[in-house]
Amino acid sequence: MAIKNHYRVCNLCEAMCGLEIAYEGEKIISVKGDEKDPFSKGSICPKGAHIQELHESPDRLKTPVKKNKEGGWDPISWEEAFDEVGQRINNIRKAHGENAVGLYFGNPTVHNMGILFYTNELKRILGTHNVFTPTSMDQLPHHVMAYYLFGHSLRIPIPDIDHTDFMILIGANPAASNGSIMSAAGVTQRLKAIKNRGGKVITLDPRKTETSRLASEHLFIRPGADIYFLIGFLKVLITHEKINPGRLQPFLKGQDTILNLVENADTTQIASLTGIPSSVLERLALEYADTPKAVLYGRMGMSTQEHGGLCHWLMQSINILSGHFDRPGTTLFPNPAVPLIKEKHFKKKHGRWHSRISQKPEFQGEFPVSVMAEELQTPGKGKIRALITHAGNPVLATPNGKELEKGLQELDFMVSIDIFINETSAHADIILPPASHLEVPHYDLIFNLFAVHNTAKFSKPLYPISKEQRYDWQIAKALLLHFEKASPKKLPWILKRLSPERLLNLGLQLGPYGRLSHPKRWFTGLTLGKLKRNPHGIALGPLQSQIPEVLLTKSGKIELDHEVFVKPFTQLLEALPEKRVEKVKENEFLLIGRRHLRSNNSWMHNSPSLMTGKNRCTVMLHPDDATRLNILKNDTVLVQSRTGQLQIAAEITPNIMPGVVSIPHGFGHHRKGTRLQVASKHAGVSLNDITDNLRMDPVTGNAAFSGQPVTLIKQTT
Ligand SMILES: Nc1nc2c(c(=O)[nH]1)N[C@H]1C(S)=C(S)[C@@H](COP(=O)(O)OP(=O)(O)OC[C@H]3O[C@@H](n4cnc5c(=O)[nH]c(N)nc54)[C@H](O)[C@@H]3O)O[C@H]1N2
Ligand SMILES: Nc1nc2c(c(=O)[nH]1)N[C@H]1C(S)=C(S)[C@@H](COP(=O)(O)OP(=O)(O)OC[C@H]3O[C@@H](n4cnc5c(=O)[nH]c(N)nc54)[C@H](O)[C@@H]3O)O[C@H]1N2
Ligand code: SF4
Ligand SMILES: [Mo]
Repeated sequence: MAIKNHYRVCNLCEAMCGLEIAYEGEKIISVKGDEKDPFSKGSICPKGAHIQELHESPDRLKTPVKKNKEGGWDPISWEEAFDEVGQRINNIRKAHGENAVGLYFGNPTVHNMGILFYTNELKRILGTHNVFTPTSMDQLPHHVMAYYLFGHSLRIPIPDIDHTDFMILIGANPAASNGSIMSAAGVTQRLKAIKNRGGKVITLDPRKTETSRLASEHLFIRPGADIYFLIGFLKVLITHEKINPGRLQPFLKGQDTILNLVENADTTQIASLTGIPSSVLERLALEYADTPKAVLYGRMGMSTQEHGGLCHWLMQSINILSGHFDRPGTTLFPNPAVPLIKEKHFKKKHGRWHSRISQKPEFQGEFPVSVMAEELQTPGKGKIRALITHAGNPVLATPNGKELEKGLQELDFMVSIDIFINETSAHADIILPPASHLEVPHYDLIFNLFAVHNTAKFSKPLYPISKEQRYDWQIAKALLLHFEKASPKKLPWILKRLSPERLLNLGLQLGPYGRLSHPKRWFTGLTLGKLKRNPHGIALGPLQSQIPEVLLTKSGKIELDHEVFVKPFTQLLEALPEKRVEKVKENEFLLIGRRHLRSNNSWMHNSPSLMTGKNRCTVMLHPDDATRLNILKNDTVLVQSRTGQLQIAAEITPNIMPGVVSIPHGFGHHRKGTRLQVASKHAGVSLNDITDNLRMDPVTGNAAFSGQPVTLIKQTT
């Protein structure tokens, strides 16, 4: 049999690398970066290079399984599985109401074209308010900022990394994460290119990360203190008369409110709160102000903290007010080939209803994931009694995940749509496994919305699925056809009739580059056929200025002064003069997380090639702290918090700020009932056994992982 090449986009993370897969029949020979991909230009990371291990994993489920009385799993047919799930869920809804069914959509759902056409329908037809996703322990502040400033939660400005000369990254580690809410395959090369063209890359991070090591300058910042840094930054710009929104001036609403608040703020305390000297802050702010192509970018570390919402609001306001916005080299809105923003007007999507127990407002139809455990555990009407998880692992992913785990044990019924029996799906009554990553047709609907260059690429399946297998979307659709029998709401005919590929074709043709978008494009415009004929992908041009056309706010302007931000910000500024770094006991630390290039949240620890090398599940601490506590390398340390404790090996490194400790999330694969042969050999401990569900950003409801207090105790054996 001849060796052939297959080209596709890797959908494991947000970077969208093109892959060149050499295969011979069923056998994958090699996976390399596709040099001809116009977006990724040959870049790849170890996860993409071993993507076939997911497909080939002996642990991967291929047919539905049902838990038996002994706790083992019996294979069942798809029809039996769909009937049973349909009936059980419909009965629970009938007996206990719509909110008795909970939904959890995990991270890979946004990396899967097929699923995306059906998730909204699952929410709508089931009619439940108990909808949860990782958004509220991740990028929620980006969405809340975008919703109020620009009128739509997906209207998120993206740093123009390829043309900027000065980039400050706050709480982001693209050298490990490969870029997030900034899809930028080959991101380390793109960062190095900034330096090569004479520009600067600055990182603000409590850890001197892989990205910080390739930056021009790294600054340690105390976890959770970013808001103070940003206040100081804006104050410098005001004092030095660097406020100049330029062309955007007529499109701004409420700028004086922010400027007055910050101008009058007493900022004497700021350096002591952040750990960054005032002179350094001033130097950075002025260099940013005086560099026309400069940009502030904040990510996970600036989002999952107590002031995540205010940080994103203030940071984008600074980009806007200083003229670093909607211009090449600053921050811009992408123009994807399939526009997901269909609204023509602003729609209320915040606070329309509240969670049952702690009264948290919904945003975009979701509650903060931090309240999921209490909604599973607290008796009464509206308690979640049945749960559907789709591509998620909340037991390891959510703050205080072990409480959620207890909640799962109380469920009357649970179904998981997942390829593995992992820490979450092990609790299900039925698992419905979809096709693997090499068997699906794919187009990145979401991440082209956050990409640093406009491109379009369609991936055909490498392997067809067998008669016994189903795609994720077929599973969702089959369930919906059962659920709609007991719901007044029906699945739209278009979703009943058309496959995701045909829906995609429509989206492409109607989109801004599409054949149906303009009579002139009838012969040349985008269609699915055209993408199929260009398997490496098609470049659609760099990001460009789009204001005011893209604004969807009521006023048609960028609305900077929404009460949701201004009120808590005013209170924060009032308290600022008295704010001090709290004195802590000598074994108390502030906890932060950590990502590793060879991990992907909780679920790629089962790929053998990714698990080579030394133990990654360690607690990092600074040598001064280690000496004080008499902790040596590899000593077992007990880390305690309000919610729990764990034992973990110490890793001593000057790359972490004194007083701060770092533990990666996504480990803890020792739990019973899973079927993850490789991961269970590298079990580690789950960071989320000690994170605190009560630590939440009050503005957005996002989980506040960063800066949680913990105590360290050396274990003696
Ligand atoms: N290899 C790999 N890639 C991934 C993932 C993965 O698990 N592994 N996950 C994917 C997902 S789901 C996401 S959301 C993205 C995330 O993408 P990123 O946001 O780039 O990833 P993180 O590594 O979490 O970076 C957060 C950084 O913030 C720092 N930090 C923590 N607390 C604070 C703070 O209070 N202030 C400041 N300034 N910094 C702080 C941390 O030390 C860390 O370096 O990565 C994606 N890509
Ligand atoms: N402490 C702490 N906790 C965190 C974070 C942190 O930085 N610190 N990061 C948070 C972030 S940013 C995120 S996004 C979440 C992730 O939270 P989750 O999405 O809940 O967890 P994952 O580990 O990504 O689990 C993904 C699941 O999807 C399955 N899967 C993979 N591909 C497919 C597919 O194509 N179809 C189906 N049906 N299933 C599939 C995998 O087998 C796995 O079970 O974790 C969050 N938790
Ligand atoms: S960086 Fe992300 S998209 Fe690229 S190969 Fe790695 S996992 Fe895949
Ligand atoms: Mo995420």
